[in-house]
Amino acid sequence: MTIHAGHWGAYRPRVSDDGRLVAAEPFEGDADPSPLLGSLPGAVHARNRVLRPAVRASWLRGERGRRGADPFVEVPWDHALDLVADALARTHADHGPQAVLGGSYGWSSAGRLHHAKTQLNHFLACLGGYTGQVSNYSYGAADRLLPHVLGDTAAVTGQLPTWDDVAAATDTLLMLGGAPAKNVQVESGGTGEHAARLGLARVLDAGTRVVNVNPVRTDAPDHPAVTWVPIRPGADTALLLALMRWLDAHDAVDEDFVARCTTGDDRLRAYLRGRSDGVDKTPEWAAALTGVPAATIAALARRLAAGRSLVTATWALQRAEHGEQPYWAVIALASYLGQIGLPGGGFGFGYGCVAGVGGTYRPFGTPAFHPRPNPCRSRVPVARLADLLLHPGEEYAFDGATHRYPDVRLVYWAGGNPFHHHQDLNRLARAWQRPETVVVHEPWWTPTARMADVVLPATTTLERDDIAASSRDPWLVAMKRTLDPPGEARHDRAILTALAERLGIGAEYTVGRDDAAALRAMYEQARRSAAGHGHALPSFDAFWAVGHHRYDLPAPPPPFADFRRSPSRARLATPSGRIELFSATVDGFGYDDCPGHPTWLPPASWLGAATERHPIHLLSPQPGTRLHSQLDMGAVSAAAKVAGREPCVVSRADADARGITDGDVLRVWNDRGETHAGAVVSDDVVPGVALLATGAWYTPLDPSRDGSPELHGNPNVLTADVPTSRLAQATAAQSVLVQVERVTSAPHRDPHALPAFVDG
Ligand SMILES: Nc1nc2c(c(=O)[nH]1)N[C@H]1C(S)=C(S)[C@@H](COP(=O)(O)OP(=O)(O)OC[C@H]3O[C@@H](n4cnc5c(=O)[nH]c(N)nc54)[C@H](O)[C@@H]3O)O[C@H]1N2
Ligand SMILES: Nc1nc2c(c(=O)[nH]1)N[C@H]1C(S)=C(S)[C@@H](COP(=O)(O)OP(=O)(O)OC[C@H]3O[C@@H](n4cnc5c(=O)[nH]c(N)nc54)[C@H](O)[C@@H]3O)O[C@H]1N2
Ligand SMILES: [Mo]
Repeated sequence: MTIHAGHWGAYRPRVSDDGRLVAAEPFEGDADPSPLLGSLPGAVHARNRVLRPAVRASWLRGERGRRGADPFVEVPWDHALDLVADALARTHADHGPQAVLGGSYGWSSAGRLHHAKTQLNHFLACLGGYTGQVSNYSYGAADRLLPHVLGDTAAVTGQLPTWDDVAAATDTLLMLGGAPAKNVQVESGGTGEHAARLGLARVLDAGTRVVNVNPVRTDAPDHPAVTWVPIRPGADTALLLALMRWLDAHDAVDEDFVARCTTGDDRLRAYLRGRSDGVDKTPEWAAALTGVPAATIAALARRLAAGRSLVTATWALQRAEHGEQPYWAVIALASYLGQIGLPGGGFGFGYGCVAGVGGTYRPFGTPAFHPRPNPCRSRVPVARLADLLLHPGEEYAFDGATHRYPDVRLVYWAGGNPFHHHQDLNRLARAWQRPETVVVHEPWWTPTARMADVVLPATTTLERDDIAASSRDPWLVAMKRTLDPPGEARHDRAILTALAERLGIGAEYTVGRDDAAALRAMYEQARRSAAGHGHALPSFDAFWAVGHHRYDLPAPPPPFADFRRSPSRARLATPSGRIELFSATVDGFGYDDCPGHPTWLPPASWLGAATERHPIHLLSPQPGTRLHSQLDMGAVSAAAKVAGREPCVVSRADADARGITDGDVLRVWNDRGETHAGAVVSDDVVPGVALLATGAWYTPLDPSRDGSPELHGNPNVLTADVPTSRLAQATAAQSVLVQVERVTSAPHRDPHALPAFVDG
């Protein structure tokens, strides 16, 4: 029986006699397979697959035209490849490698060889370089903050306290943002098993009390041991500071841990007590900001100090204005509780975000394709995409340094969907008109493909051989070619090989390996790495024949266990070697949007700043029915649409005040844009908060006009393109105020329609 895998898990593809995928049946090694498998047949055989190379008609004629509005001309592969090779060569010759934006952020597909973004980065590095992108949308604020506080990013990317340790040892699990079951369906690179939901269930069965601090009730299990603490979005830092202040006022701080393992508490303590700013951070102070009653805050602090406690936060908390602060405050609170390094104690980020968090991290043996390093030093934080296109040559601050945006003339994207992922899409749509050339590889006619000059049809994973692996999952899974590519679609690696040959870098790009040889080489490298850690992987042929391999890994020690025992021997990679509750480095940057210790900085957009015009805080969570924009054509996503649009959850109070009932069409708008969604009225969200998941395909009513209404419920026409701070320059997508109203009629259009084509 054949086997395959995606970011959503491993499965057994079932194929009809005429070569179509009819079902993706769960892999028998997965105890909790994702329902998203039900969307695969509809997605892989969707009408909107890109079948042939296509070129924007006006660009082909040498005219500017308008990206997103002009029709396309289908051309033969050779012609398309010549056009792209010429544009790359010309851009390099006239403007240098930094004029090519090739960071190409995005999840691409699972499978470690045919990872489109990585292959593109490798290709452009062989060509002489490109402007890259640094950090990510997922945890960009943490990515820059944590090295200053902890010495590295392992609290997000490495081993965290395991579900088993939590079940065995933890009395109170304080989860800021809960642990959404909808999110743990996926893991970047693919998972063999889904262990997170079951892990949390074991924790609850073992008697651990879970506190879900969240504007949304439903993102934690419905279980008697779970308490919902509703909170205003963006206010967690105030809550955390008040919890610390309560511990301080009640002699409940573990002063020994703080003295041995941290630095800078004098500065933090003076701030908590109001000595440095005149504001005592009491539970009463936080109650007014958070909406959490002071007595609830005090009781929570008492509970946390009374037993073994683990404090967690979802990544969403730091995708907000000043998103660095709640993370720093979580670390400070856990330091005050003094249980960092003990089983089931301390803190961790990302439970409930992706499948593998809470499992055993594997620091070796993951097959991966290693791209050649980018010889060009030009790189820009991912979330500054529109700024970079709009403001070439302008200076910006980033993590203590000053940089300048390069002058980008050619944008090359493979494996990402910026018209899904970026904020303020109307602004991006304007910025996107500026470069001379935009090249996109895509399996589907996504909004980003429609905004390109040259669209090259890419295969999906089911149409090629690959290996799925993630360092957070114990499985390696063979992804066996199951289907023939539709139309003239080619693998990204084949497209780039053809371009490399035209540009005289064929040998550098392929290193003389075809796909089969490259896959084998990748596996052999992982096998050597695993052997170095005492783990024997089967030969490639044996692995491929069986189709999967499960690593048997010993239970890991709690993170920071050595450090806790001996902070001077097991120093952290911070300047002090300890946890920095005050960072002289960060303080020295002089950023008022990210001072030297965890600080309450009121956001510009939150309920505390709501106006009559924009009274609702819009959260844009990850969609439970797809992966970002991927699989939106599938059955699972389609079944969840309301009135043919993305569902928007509004609180009962806000719905009643506006005469909104289930199934209404809603107009959600602010000064940046407008989108149409389907109403779902709920008792499980805080009044004043609405939810519109990401991933509905950006469908402007009139793509030839700036800021035309978006018809399908894409929240990114509303979000603000502002950074978390100058420290991280990360996305602040969760900080946005809107108005929501019912409309009686609204235009509709198929978001997955093909673009217009004309003859060449
Ligand atoms: N408002 C708001 N916006 C957000 C977020 C939020 O919370 N709120 N979250 C952000 C986060 S955390 C993330 S990670 C981003 C995600 O943003 P992206 O990663 O850009 O989103 P995807 O839809 O996964 O885009 C992947 C693209 O790759 C294409 N693709 C798949 N397989 C292949 C292949 O083999 N070859 C090629 N060439 N292409 C392929 C898919 O069709 C798809 O268009 O969104 C961010 N945007
Ligand atoms: N099915 C599915 N799963 C996914 C993805 C997907 O597209 N589909 N995307 C994946 C990716 S790329 C990423 S980065 C992760 C992201 O994972 P997360 O960042 O965890 O995702 P979200 O769904 O945005 O938010 C998680 C929870 O945080 C809560 N929250 C939001 N703002 C606040 C706040 O201010 N305070 C508090 N206390 N809680 C808040 C939300 O209500 C929600 O319950 O998800 C991954 N998992
Ligand atoms: Mo993400």
